[in-house]
Amino acid sequence: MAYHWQSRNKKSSGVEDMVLLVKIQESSIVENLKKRYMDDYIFTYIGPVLISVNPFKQMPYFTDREVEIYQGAAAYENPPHIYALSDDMYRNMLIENESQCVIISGESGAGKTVAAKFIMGYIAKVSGGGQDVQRVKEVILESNPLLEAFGNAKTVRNNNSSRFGKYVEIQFTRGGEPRGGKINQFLLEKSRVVSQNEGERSFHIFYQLISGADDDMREGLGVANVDYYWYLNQTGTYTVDGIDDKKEFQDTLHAMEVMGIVGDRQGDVFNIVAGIMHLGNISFTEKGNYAVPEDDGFLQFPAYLLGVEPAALQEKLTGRIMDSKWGGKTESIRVQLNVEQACYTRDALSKTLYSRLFDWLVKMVNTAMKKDGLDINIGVLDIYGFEIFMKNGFEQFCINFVNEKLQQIFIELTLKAEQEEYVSEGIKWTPIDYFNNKIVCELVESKRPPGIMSILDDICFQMHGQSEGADIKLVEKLGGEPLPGKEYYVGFSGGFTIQHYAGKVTYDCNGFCEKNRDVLFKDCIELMQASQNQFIRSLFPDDISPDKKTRPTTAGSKIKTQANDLVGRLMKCTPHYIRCIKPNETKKPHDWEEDRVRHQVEYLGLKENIRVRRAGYAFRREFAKFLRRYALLTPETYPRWTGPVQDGIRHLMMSVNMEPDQWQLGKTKVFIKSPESLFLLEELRERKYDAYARRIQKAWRRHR
Ligand code: AOV
Ligand code: MG
Repeated sequence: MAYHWQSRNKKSSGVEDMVLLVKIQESSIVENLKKRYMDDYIFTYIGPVLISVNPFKQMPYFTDREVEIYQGAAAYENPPHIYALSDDMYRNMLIENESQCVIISGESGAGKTVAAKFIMGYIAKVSGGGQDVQRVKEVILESNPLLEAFGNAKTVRNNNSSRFGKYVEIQFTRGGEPRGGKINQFLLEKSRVVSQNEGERSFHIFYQLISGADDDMREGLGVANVDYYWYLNQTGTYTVDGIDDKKEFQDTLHAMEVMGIVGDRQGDVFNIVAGIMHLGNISFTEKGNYAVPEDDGFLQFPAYLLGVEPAALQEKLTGRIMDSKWGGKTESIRVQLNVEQACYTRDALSKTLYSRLFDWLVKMVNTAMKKDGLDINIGVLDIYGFEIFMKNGFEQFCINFVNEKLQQIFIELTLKAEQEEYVSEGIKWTPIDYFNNKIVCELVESKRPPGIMSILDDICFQMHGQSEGADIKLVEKLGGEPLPGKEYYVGFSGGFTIQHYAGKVTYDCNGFCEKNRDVLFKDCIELMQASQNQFIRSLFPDDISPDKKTRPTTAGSKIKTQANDLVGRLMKCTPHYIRCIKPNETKKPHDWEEDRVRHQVEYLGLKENIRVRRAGYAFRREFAKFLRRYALLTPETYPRWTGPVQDGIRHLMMSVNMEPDQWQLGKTKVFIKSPESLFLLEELRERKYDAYARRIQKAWRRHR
């Protein structure tokens, strides 16, 4: 099929804005998306919301030409595109002087990260600026390969799956030049460092280092074949379709340079990456009930890389100093660990090293693009998508909870707010029913009555760090509690099922308490604080003095706080939405799995979205602003209408013969039903204003 990408009223496929669908039912939505997808149109609108279906192939319409076409153009001039949405955000920010954000949602592998990159790329292209600005842009764009190397991995769902969430804010001057930025990072799935599910890999960086390191590096870091490392060989998956680890290693190195991570600092980073790989190879065996290294030789290399003595490493991995109270006196005694505990300690150290390294990288990116005193920004949210695996653990529980929160924002802002506005404006319309997932959020995060996370925290504290039996106790306790939203919860021995907005997920509670507590024992912190390596010491600024008695933060409460902070941040901006859809599980182009798409269309609430949009009104504007814009359509209103503003609008609508069912006056705003009616007004206005038409179109975008 040929592309007529340039202008409107050329060949198209299906309906571009599904507000205009003849029948609003799920099957018509799916049908329309399919038709467009098969004709290689991956973008479709529902009013201002952009639907994007993953094409699993490079589409030809992301060139400079498209950047040109979409700049300052009105939505109806061109086919739906992520550039149109990006442009809208950018202009909106400039014209209204308000921060904007785009919430990209969709399940794992649906195309969120790719979408986020298109947006950043577009904004970098259209915003001007001198050398300083170019530098900021480079940092923003290069943060992607850097953080993906360390934060993405192959999962069953996605070959390049984000295992962390990020909210990237690009900060602008009033003139629209990007001058700074900030990345907020959400809980990295660090358990992946020590184990992965069948068919999955650890973070890309490990494989990149192994296949890309030069001879010096190989020797210095003890880089062997990938299957030599226990942390990497458990699944037998080493390569990924479409990923060239060797080449990407070069990209990672380049990105590090852009962030100012060069020379020794770069060496420090890979020291840790390799150190972790080698740590994993320390295995233990039982000797009189206690763990001892199976082979002392395996202590040498990790100890060397981490800047500690092999004996010290062994001591800290196989024993723990416990404080015990005896008649008012505190005594420290060394407790020997069994094999299981020693492995746990080794893994905890590896995970902590990795996640602190990741935090440091994010900090470096932030330092590289830091700029104070800028108050308008465009925020791009790209998190890990909703996911269901054969076996779902604490990580999935957290990831799916964050997705549940995002769905909640969408509901609050598009479905609920829109309906509430009709009510407050006194506009006549029929309410639309929709499923509000607030109750499922409550089930997870409520404090009173306690939801799952609160109960999990309680169990973790009651057990005083003892992990045996804690998970079983958790399941028991959950079963006996009057959980909020209990109808979305089913418990069984060993776990529970939650009916999420996007489907039922069964969680295996094994490891929940341990992962929630997320402790690295004091001993290991001490060990790292005593490292010869200054960089490693700097990653462990922890205060471990014995009299510190604060209740430690759990992983669950951390993600809860982060998710709610994020909601607060997003609510301060003018929101835009991209709903990504994954058309198949095969990751192949033109493969359409009808049932999967239908399911997503259902849970994303697209039907309700269209209904609310349509039963309602496509366009709304405050009286005065509206009249000002269209004043020149009649001589009585131009240059100034002297009577009450509502009368002016009525006069205007009558003189252009606007159908009475096409518009209503609310209490403060004019509501216009269909986009066509608005186009009519715009065209009339344009005709009057021919000479300035181009400029006006640009400004028009803010009305959407
Ligand atoms: P995700 O971010 O939504 O999943 P990605 O953005 O990583 O998903 O997309 C998954 C893969 O699909 C990419 O690596 C590309 O191969 C392909 N893809 C997605 N969008 C496009 C596009 N517009 N054009 C071409 N290929 C595309 V996760 O991070 O797993 O939730 O945690
Ligand atoms: Mg992603």
